[in-house]
This record gives sequence, C-alpha cells and structure tokens, in this order.
Amino acid sequence: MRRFLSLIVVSLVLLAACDSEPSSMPTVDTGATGATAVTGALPSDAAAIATERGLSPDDIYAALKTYTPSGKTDPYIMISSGGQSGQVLVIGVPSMRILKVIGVFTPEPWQGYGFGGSGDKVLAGGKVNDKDVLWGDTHHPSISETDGSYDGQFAFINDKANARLAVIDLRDFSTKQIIKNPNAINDHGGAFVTPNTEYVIEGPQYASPIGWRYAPLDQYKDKYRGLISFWAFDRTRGRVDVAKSFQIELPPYWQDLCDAGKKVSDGWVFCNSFNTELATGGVEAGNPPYEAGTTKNDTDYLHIINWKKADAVFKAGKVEQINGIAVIRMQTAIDEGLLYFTPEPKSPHGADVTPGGEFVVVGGKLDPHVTIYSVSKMLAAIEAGGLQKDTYGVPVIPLDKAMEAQVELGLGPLHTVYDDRGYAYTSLFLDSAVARWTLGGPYADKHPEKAWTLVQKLPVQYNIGHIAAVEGDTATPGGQFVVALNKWSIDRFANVGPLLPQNFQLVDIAKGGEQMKVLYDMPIGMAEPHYAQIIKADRLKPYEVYPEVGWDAEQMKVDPNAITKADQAKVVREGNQVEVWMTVVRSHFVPEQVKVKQGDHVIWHLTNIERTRDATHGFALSGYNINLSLEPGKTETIEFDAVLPGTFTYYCTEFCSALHLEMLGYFLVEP
Ligand code: CUK
Ligand code: CUA
Repeated sequence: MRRFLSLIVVSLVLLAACDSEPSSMPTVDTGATGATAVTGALPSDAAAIATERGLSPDDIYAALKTYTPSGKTDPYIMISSGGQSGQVLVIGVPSMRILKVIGVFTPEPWQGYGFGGSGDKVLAGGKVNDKDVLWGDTHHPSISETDGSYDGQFAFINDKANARLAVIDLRDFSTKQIIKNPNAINDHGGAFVTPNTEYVIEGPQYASPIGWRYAPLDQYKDKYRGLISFWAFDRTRGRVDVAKSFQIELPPYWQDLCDAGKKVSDGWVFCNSFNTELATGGVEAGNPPYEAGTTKNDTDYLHIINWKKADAVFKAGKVEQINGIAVIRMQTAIDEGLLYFTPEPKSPHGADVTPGGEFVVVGGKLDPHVTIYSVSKMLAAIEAGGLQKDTYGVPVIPLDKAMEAQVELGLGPLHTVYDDRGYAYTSLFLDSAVARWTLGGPYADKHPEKAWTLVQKLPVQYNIGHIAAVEGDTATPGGQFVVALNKWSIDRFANVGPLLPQNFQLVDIAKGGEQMKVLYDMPIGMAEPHYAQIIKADRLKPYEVYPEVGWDAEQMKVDPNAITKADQAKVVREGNQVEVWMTVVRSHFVPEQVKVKQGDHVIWHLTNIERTRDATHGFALSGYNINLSLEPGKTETIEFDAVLPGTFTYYCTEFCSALHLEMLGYFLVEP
C-alpha cells in the first residue's frame, strides 16, 4: 500500500509541479520492499511532458509499472498463440514487446524456416493426406511442466484447422516436430500437458466418423465420434512418440477445451463440450442453424477422463489400431471406468483446474455464472456408483453431486486463471470485462473476502476471449499481471483499414481487492491469438549460441557431416552429384564460387563457425527459393537439383559486419 501511495505521490507531484521550478522535485521512497529509492533527480521537464501529453496520474502509474528501460529485460515471458498466422509469439511482460515470432505451421523467412533447410523436414511432418498445409490456426500453447509447474523446456501448440500438434524446443525457441492427428479433422482442446508432461493432450472439436472417413450426416449419431488424443512426449528426444501414444473414442459431442488435473486431481483430465444436441445444421434445408441447434439444451457434459487408467488400459493392449495409432474404443472406456460426464450450463466454454487441483471452473457463454466442480465430490460420486447413463452409455454424475459452487460474474464467462492469493480471474466476453472473484475451500484463508464471490469487474476493450496470468494455470501461480486477449480493438489504435489488430491489454493485479487496473494496450497485427501462457523468465534457459560448431538444430546434436574450420571447406563431385561443404563467418563464405552443371544434384552443407553471440548470418540463394538463418554454431544442409541454368548469387541476409555487403558468392550453373 505504501508503495502504491508513493507512486501516486510521484504522479501527483509531477502533475502539480507543472508550473513550479524543477528544483522542487522531492526524494521519493519506492516503498515497503526497501527497494531502491529514487532520489532527487526526476527530469526537470517531467511534469511539463505529462501535461503536454495529457497524462493522468493513472497513466503515469501505468507507465511506471510497464516502462522497461533500455538494456533491462522483462521478468516474464508470454508464449502466445499466433492465431491464423500459424506461428507462436514470444512477448516480454510487462513491456509487451514482441521478442520473436516462432515459425511453427507457417514458413518463416527470417528464421530460414521452410526455405530449403531443416525446417522443411519439420513442416513436412504437418502434411495432411500428403498435401502441404503451410498455415495453421493456433489456439493453445502449453509450456512443459514438472510437478504441475512450468519447467521452461518445451512448448506445444495445436492447429485447430487441421488437427495438428507442434513441439517447440525452448532451448532455441524453434519448432522441432509437427504431427498430424490421423483420426481427426480438427482439434481444439490442445495443447494441454499432464503435470509431468507425460502426455500432451489434444482434444477434438467437430466430430468426424472414427478414422476420419466418409459418412453422411444423417448417420451422425452412430457413425460420428469425438476423440481425445494423448501424445506421449519423450523429453530426451524432444519429440512426441506416436507409437507410445493413444486416443480415446468419445461420443460425437464437440469436446472443446481440456485441462489436466494436478496435485489432488493428478491422473484426470477435464474437457468441456457442446452440441450434446447432436445438431448437424442444414439451415438451407429448413433445419435450425448450428448456433440454435447446438444451444437448445440447458446443459452439455463436462467430460471427466481418468488418463492414468486409460494409460494402463492402453498398455494392457485393450485398443484397436486405427490409422496407425492405438484407440481405446468408447465401450472399452466405459467398461474400464475411465470416462464420466457431469452436466455443465449453458453453452459451456473452458475447463480450468485450480492450482492445487481441487476444483474445475467451467464458463458458460450463455450463462452469467461460472460453475465450480469439486474433484473430490466427483470422485466420491464415481466411487459410490449407481450413476445414470447418457445416450451412449457413459455414466453421468448429477450436477448437485459434482458442483461446489456457482458464482455469478456477468455476461459470457469464458476462461479462468488464478493468482497466488486465492483469486480467480475470468474473462467475460459479452461484458468485455475481467472478473476477479474469490476461491473457497483451501483458498478461503488467503483473501479477506467471502469465498466464491465476485470482487471486481474491470472493463477491457473489447470482447475478451482468453485471459492469461503469470503462471496462472499452474500449481504455482504468480500474481503480478494478467493479460486480456481481446478480440476486438475498434478505437484503441490508429485506423489501419477495415482489418483491425487484436488488442492485448496488460492488467495489474498485484494487489488484492478492487485494485485491478489496465496498464497497457498492445496491438497484435498479425492474427487472432487465442491463449497465451506467461512464464517467469528465469525458468527459461535458452542457448546463447549453439553448444558446438556444427550443430544440427533439428536433431539438437552435432551433425557428423559438418565441418568446423574454413580450411575444411570443399566441393566434391561424384557423377552428377555435387556436394559442398561451406563455412560461414564474418564476412565471407568459403567457398565463394560454386560451379555446377545444369541438372546436377546438389547437396550443400553450411556451418556458421562463429562462437560470438548474435553473430548470425543468412544465406539466400537467388532463383532457387532457398533462404537459411545460420546462428552461431548452426549447420544446415540443403539439397536440390540445379535445374535452372544461369548465374546466381548467394549472399548473407543479416547485416553482420561493416563488410556484410561483401559477404556473397556466385553459384554458376553451366547449361
Ligand atoms: S478458445 Cu478462443 S477464446 Cu480456442 Cu481457447 Cu476460448
Ligand atoms: Cu554475414 Cu552479413
């Protein structure tokens, strides 16, 4: 509180000092932490600047909370979905500066991802029925976890459009693997990891006939199915191991968002769903449109899945192989007692497990409440047995046997994250607000307010979808900031035409009670991100340069084919195959002339032999659509047929030194 007051004092002094002499600037104590005191020297024109720019004390407070001086880095890093860009955004918090756009499902030229180098291999993993699909609709990033907390090693993200999953290695913030789910059209409830990243969960969205085959829509009830995938993650290799992964067949409800249980609910996963009506649309034929057909019922089903039991069932071989992956059939799942439902109101969205794993919070797009489910109650109901079955034979826990509380928050509650003081934060899509409310149970003592009550609603601009908090979906949430991922921006930014940026708003939640404040607007001008996670920066241990010269960044080990010194560079011809070993260093390629004959098959290894941080070189080969990024130590291999005769250059695309423009070579293809 003292800190807050002193900041306000600064603001007010700044404003009040408009006309007074700068020498009257006071000494300011920044507060209770005993942190550095700002002594004296506020710039003499600070007050004048504030007046001229029309800054209110709140604005000045926000600036003080977010301004990140040159050379200082952010304490938090946000790993955000890149929406339809197919990429992942890396953003510093609270500065809200974009640090990197990681190429994931979409080629990314700066990183040389998808232009001849090893990124091509990664992208090829994302082929759909042998067709290149070079974009994605990324929704939910998920940082790898150990014991329910981010460990900063890997990140995963789904492509809703094509049911694909990508693995990003956070040692170099680059994509290492894309897999196509062979049994689903699209997905949504992924990526979400289990507490020790044993599995990466990928829930489906719109149902399809099992095995992703053809079936007419009038056979929807019998032939169409939902599906949840558990992709086994091998940390040592940094890859999903499809052979050790399995799926569970589900009724053709549209499973939406999942979250893994943790701590007391470790071993379970919870997914909300919609369209238990089994609507199949057809407004053109006089049927109710999907938006009406799928919202007719007052409740849908929260799916409660025992993945540890499923894992045992899978390992016991009670599966069917479908398109190369083990599937636990729905009847098996029911018989083995690993699938349960409980009702969730109305038009549910989101399923967010509390930090200790005790509760699951579900929003309702058309219900003003969030519904809080008690894991222990649900487990007791399962234990007690005698449950009624739904149409497909899945046991249903009655709502009153599963629910802990409901909290009325406002219109369109979607997603919920947590802090370390017993508060939950829910996005209210229709209200365009962030709701702060209190948790009960073991959290009730952490805050002064009554449990399960709304504390504050903070307006945001506009139509917030997800909300992210510092480690706010883990067992160890922070509590400094939340970010509202807003769908619309309308009047927040300069008009750049009818397609407007999305708007991330940084919200200060550092204090309890009615103290939330919007601090900063950040335009996202590339897509509509859905979810983001915010990790404490010191959990990340990325490389500064690749560990050894000759590093194959796709395999994350030394490429035995790489050369490490310029005097090893060579060009070797064998028949019509020409193999080039090239070194790259400030400011030359060796060799600087590569001569081949038209039609030769060219294999070209390039190694950046630099050990200096940031001494990255590019390699652009004109006319052949080849472009690489060679960070210090990295090796890339390109392979192509020299079908185009003529004179070409390869040159460095990173301004690496004063003689960068001289960093080039000629590639001559003799007709
Ligand atoms: S969904 Cu977009 S706002 Cu894909 Cu997580 Cu809710
Ligand atoms: Cu290397 Cu420019």
